[in-house]
Amino acid sequence: MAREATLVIIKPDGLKKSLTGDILSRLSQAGLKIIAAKTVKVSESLAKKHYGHLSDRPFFKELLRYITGQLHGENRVLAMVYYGESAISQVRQIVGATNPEEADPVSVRGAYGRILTTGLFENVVHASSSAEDAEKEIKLWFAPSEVVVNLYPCKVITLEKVEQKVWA
Ligand code: DAT
Ligand code: MG
Repeated sequence: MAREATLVIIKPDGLKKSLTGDILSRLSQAGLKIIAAKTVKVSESLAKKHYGHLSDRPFFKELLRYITGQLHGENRVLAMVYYGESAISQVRQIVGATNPEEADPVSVRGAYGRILTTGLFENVVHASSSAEDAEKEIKLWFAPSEVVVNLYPCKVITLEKVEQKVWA
């Protein structure tokens, strides 16, 4: 298996419960490299693009409220790209199954996830589930300049009159 990249997001519940250190140390067991990382205020538009494939599911609205932080008063997630041998399956193994009740009890979701009374799985972390999803998700969350490995083909464009916030 070649080296591959996968998107990992510590969701608002993971941050609110101060689980970052524990999750990162569990992920470090996989021997992968972190090649991008940032905190993100998740907009409605980013949330809809990220979870677009689930738009017809009954829990979709609640899922958007979850990832945008409205369920936890925590409009912030930690987004990272992990890179290495079988990164996608290794990370999914550490993270555990989607349903926290079915997840291996020693996985992140098994240990810390829960099912809300609304039925939504509050499962602490996101991890890409295929190479195709990983590429789509990494391109959605990160610009090429934010990733220290050249993962996918890029092009150079010249922008005119772009407004950008800089330090005053
Ligand atoms: P995963 O995050 O394991 O890739 P997914 O992409 O199918 O799972 O779904 C995205 C999120 O939506 C998931 O992390 C939690 C929520 N979810 C998925 N299936 C659900 C279900 N049947 N009931 C409640 N929440 C669900
Ligand atoms: Mg998924």
